[in-house]
Amino acid sequence: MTPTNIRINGDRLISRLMALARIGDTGDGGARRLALSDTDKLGRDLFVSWLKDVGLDVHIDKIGNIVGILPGSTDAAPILMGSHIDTVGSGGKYDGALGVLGALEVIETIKESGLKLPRGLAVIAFTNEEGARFQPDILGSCVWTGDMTLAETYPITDSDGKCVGDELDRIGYLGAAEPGFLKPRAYLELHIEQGPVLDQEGGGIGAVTGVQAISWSEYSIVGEPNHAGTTPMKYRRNAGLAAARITVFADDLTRAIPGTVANGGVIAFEPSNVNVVPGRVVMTLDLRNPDDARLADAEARMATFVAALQREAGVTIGRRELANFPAQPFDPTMIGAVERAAQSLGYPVRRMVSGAGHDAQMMATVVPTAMIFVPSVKGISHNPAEHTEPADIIAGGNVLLAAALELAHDLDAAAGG
Ligand code: HGY
Ligand code: MN
Ligand code: MN
Repeated sequence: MTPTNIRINGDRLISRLMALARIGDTGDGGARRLALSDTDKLGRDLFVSWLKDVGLDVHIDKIGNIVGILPGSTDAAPILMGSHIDTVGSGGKYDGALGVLGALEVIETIKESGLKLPRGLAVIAFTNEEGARFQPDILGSCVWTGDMTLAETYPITDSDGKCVGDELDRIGYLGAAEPGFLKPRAYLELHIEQGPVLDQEGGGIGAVTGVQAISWSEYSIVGEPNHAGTTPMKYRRNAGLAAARITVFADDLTRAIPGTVANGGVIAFEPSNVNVVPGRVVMTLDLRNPDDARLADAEARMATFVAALQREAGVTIGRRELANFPAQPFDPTMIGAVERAAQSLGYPVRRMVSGAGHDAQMMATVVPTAMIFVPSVKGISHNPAEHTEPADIIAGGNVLLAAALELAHDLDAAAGG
């Protein structure tokens, strides 16, 4: 029977979250630890030092994923928990960090309790979950699960032409372990919701049923730089106007196709001068929908629009796919374990789909997986103002602990044995 009186050390978890947030501190409450940057290295170093303090077996794999393992009393497949510690450019304190440090806290709590579990427990910090510097996102879990190869990922470059392989080596995290070397029974990820639902509908725990489909594109639009005063409108080949029309069309799609969300997160003009018609624009487009067919419909409509826009605007538009992941449901028994864990602790719990992408969406392709959400105040995330109340952080950590305990005692589980 799973002991129900064990609880995490909430103060320790929160103080580690704050310590990690001080790395890459942006001075406005947020943090900037872009994947494989110097601040990401410092965050990694701090996390590895905590893994060693707790006495775990530490492994770095060939894509820089960091794994800490607490062996179990049998050789049954372990329970893996984790997330990421890289951030977007103007990130908050909790996105990803809560899942990694929550997992470490669960493992340390179990170790301190002296409880010997039949299954081991492991924590993983995946490389480049955000995709802010190197695309696609969830790169470390794509390699871990075999969805991408090292040969595909090492050459990926950032906007300065620096590549993944060189940057991994530069920061000292080009590890020796094979990605996916650990074959877990299950994967659990604790994460902030990053949206307003829990915060505005009574709080509590989210038992995440899956992740919506995601499509990231980069458009390179080439027109003709020209004088903004002398060039008659009908002679202009305005790459900037074409970019604006793509952005507006994407926004129209969110009303035309239910469930669609769209974002133009990057737009770079060349030249970028008040009195020059932009000759070249590089922009990104993030389209998402919980339904694969609807996302495909949005992508198809955008492709038709872009083809017509080239002719109308007299520009050429090249498209590069940056990321494309189908909607990913989570394992029903795992979702049930999250619900049971929350209910055993007296927390309200509700099922919900994740609007954000997560490493869990890749892990779900190879092992029974589920996520635990805790509220984001005002639904804000990818923003220095990102905040989750301490009580909710601790609640999430205890739900992760209770779910991990149930799974670690479940030796009859078919998956993983
Ligand atoms: O973009 C996302 O949904 C995630 O935060 N990487
Ligand atoms: Mn995240
Ligand atoms: Mn994120």
